Amino acid sequence: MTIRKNQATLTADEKRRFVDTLIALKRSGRYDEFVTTHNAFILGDTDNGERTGHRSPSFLPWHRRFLLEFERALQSVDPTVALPYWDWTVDRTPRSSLWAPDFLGGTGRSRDGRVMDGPFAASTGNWPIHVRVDGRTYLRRSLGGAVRQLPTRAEVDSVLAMSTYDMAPWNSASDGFRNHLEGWRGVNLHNRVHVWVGGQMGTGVSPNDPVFWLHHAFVDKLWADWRRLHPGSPYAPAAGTPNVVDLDEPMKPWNDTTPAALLDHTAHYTFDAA
Ligand SMILES: [Cu+2]
Repeated sequence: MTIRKNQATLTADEKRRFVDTLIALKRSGRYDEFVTTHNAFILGDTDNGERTGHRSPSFLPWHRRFLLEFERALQSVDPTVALPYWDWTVDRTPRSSLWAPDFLGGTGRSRDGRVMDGPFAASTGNWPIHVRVDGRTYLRRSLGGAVRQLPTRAEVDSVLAMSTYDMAPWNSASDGFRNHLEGWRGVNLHNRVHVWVGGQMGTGVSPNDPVFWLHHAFVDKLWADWRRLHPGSPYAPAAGTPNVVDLDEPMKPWNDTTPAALLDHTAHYTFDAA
């Protein structure tokens, strides 16, 4: 059984295996297929048209399935690897062990944002940025550069307290848990973390930075935490909503799963802590 652990608790050996597996997927070309898929949905999801991966109720089940596919790809290389999660309410500075050279490496240099240390620095030759929105082929970050503060635990708790999953118009203007967690409205949780990291993480090709997976694994855990806090609150909408993935509708690009089938994560993995 896959157990997703807080990244801060990983052993040196677990970090090394995770990093090595990422680099193996990168070398095989499979990693970049995930970046391409994510960018296609970012570009295609619109507030008044079809929307599946983002700015819509299926933001959470879509990313759950996307992470599951990625985790299965990692496990095809090393079956002991699971996706760790980054609790950015606790590990909230560039001095966190997350950004150390033995794990993800640190922030970018001021001149061009280029990450200079760690396994994903361009100088290693192991992490070319192929799927990109401009000419730059090196991993970039500016930790805390564009927005000063990561969300606090109190801000997370204020969003977890929202008992309605999502609301019409089912987009970036919605009230409710999903849009507040996604961040288009209110205190801004998920979107703000992308901006705080900066570099590719602030763009549609955000999975170019391996921290994408740790960020989304924590967003996914917050959805699980919310479900436990509100056992009577259903996924919405239930049916008949144009351009939006209803509870029992198949979800692109897989077309073989629905939000309903993804509500219970425990069929696939558990977390190290409640
Ligand atoms: Cu995201």
